[in-house]
Amino acid sequence: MVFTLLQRQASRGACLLVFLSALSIQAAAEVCPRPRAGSLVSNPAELHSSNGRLDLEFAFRTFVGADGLTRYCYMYGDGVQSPTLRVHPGDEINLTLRNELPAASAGTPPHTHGMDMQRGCTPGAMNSAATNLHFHGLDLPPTCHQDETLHTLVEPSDAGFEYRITIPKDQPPGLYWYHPHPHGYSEAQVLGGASGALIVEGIENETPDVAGLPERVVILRDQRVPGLTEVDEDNGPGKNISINFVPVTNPFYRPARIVARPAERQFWRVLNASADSYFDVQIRFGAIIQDVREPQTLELIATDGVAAGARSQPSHILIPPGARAEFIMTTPPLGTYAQLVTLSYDTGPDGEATPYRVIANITSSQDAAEEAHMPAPGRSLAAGDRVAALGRAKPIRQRKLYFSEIPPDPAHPNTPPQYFITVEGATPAIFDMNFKDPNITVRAGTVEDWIVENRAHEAHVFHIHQLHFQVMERDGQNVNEPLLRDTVDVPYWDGKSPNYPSVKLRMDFRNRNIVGTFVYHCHILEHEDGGMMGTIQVIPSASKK
Ligand SMILES: [Cu+2]
Repeated sequence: MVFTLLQRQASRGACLLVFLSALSIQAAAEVCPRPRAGSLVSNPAELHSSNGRLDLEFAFRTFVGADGLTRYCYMYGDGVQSPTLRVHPGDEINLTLRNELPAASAGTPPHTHGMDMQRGCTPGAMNSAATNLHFHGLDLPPTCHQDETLHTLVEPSDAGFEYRITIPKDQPPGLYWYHPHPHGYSEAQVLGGASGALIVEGIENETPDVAGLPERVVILRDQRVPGLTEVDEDNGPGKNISINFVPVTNPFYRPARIVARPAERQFWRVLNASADSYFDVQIRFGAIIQDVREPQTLELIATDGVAAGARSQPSHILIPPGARAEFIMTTPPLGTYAQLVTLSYDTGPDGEATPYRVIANITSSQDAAEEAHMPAPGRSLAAGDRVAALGRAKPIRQRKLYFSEIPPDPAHPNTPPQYFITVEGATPAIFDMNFKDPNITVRAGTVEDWIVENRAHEAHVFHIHQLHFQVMERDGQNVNEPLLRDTVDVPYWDGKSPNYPSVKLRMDFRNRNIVGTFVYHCHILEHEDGGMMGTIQVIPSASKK
């Protein structure tokens, strides 16, 4: 089988795609192909908008690998898997999603809704063959054919389903992503690898420090450990992980390979596209390969697509599932060993094991292939203005929400717990697709403060669609982070402390284009599928624009 590799030009022209080379691979008929452990990490293939448009078609496919695990992928053309979509503010994306999964076996009536436009916009029976797309982090209206996941279900068909979105002109430039969001089946599809990056260009205008730097797009994913049950994963190795699809797997955890020019500042754009796994990333140096343990300082540029309001220099960055971190790192000088690692993260007694692992060995070489470079800055924009503005905005009210779980019945220890996210005062209930009233109603144009508590013995991750928030407090202590996020970790409750772990979030509903009903949920997708999701309706502002 012959397929085409796409790669970005080092100098970014207006081109859409660049034909690089053709390779022949031996393993014919493998759908959603994956590199071997220990492979070289390269940037994902890319598709660029041109003249304000990006038109593309994805085939959504599945495959059961030799390890018995189910893969899912978005295939573009004959051989490009989950490319990074690169667009500018104001650009239109016209994405046709063709669901090529085998139709669900039993009990699924054919999906006929009359008008072709409405296909997929009214929910049919939920089943494992249905899918949809969520554009995580983008400020898009929650309407069908844009960024709507409650009612949009794309069934297997030849015709395909059209997503037509316009990147808002004021969308912060940075790293976003796309992934499926069919309630009940999101975890399986994302574990299988269905995800990709979406970059809104122009971050060098807000943070000129990144202009001209070599750029690396890093997508971290997770997958089940073959042969292990969920319970065994929780108590043992957790999930396997991968970097740009290069697997790092139990029990040997052979690291992937990154080769870079020596002592070079690089701009890394890291997406945690895991279904369930936390990454606490760190870069370490060492004089000998057996002792690579000296943490390096990272310059944090942006979280969840938004440039930071103030620069920080952490030695590691926690990236919960769904979140992104963009930072400047320095590659090792010649003769120094270096590793990209993930530190262990304590998800609590009921959480999944998240051990320390080396993700990749980083080797310096004068002969390393040169990465594509970030462009020079254009018009200069002050980074952080939008962070400061939200911090100063006056919240019109405060709400409290909390994560909680009902553990499995001891008589049936292998049944999953029940997962809830509840507005204080309401009765905990798992998410119901046929809900009548939203859990929360807010008015566009306003700002609210939400306290999100974790009353469970495992860590959870709060995410809301269509907007960002600012973390004002953790555990009642002012942090006033100079960052915006769309996804935030909420640590577990130890069962003893008088107060539950909490975050206080300044929720930004000022965008008057974001009206309608959408969701907030735990971004550990096992929990979201299990019911840890609620609905919010944003009603139009009383005043005219
Ligand atoms: Cu959770």
